[in-house]
Amino acid sequence: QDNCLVSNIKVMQNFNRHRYAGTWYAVAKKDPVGLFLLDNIKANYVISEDGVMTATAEGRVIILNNWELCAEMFGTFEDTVDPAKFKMKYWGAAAVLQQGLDNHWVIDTDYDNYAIHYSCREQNWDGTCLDSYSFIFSRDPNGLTPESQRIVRKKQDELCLVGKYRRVAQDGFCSKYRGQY
Ligand code: AZE
Repeated sequence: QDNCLVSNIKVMQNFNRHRYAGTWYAVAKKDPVGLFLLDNIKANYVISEDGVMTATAEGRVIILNNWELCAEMFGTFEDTVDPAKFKMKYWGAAAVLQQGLDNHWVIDTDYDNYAIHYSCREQNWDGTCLDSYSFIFSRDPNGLTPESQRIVRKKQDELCLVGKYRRVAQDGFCSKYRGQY
């Protein structure tokens, strides 16, 4: 990427929320500033009959310095003029979890294997991103195919985030927690 302006970031063309719906596992992520989901991150997107998108997400977090739990999160999406760009209002099932309003952009997806999510929370004076987070999602918790990995790598470059991602473990930590609270 030659300029890294947020306004120049290309998102998914003709984004189809119905095909995007269902379960996605995070296989890699780029963290924002502050508290964030650590690993075992799974998102489930639902489209209602009237086309409104909502989602639930879970992931391991450590809050209050050393309290480890699986965060159960909810998100509602507000449409914008671009079908791949949403505003996401999110909150936790428990009040100790985080809440906020973030951008939620779908950068690229083939709907069946991989998806690249991106959110810029704050921009610099020059229009580049100061604080962003991004998820690489896979339909398969065990990871992406080599072909999907190639596409993801190219998109990470376009997002100016090459080398900023970490692998996200999916070791079942949150499934053993289910229904405990
Ligand atoms: C996302 C998938 C769609 C639904 C939601 C998502 C984001 C969730 C967070 C959660 C942060 C929680 C923290 C808890 C202590 C994009 C994964 C809601 C950003 C930090």
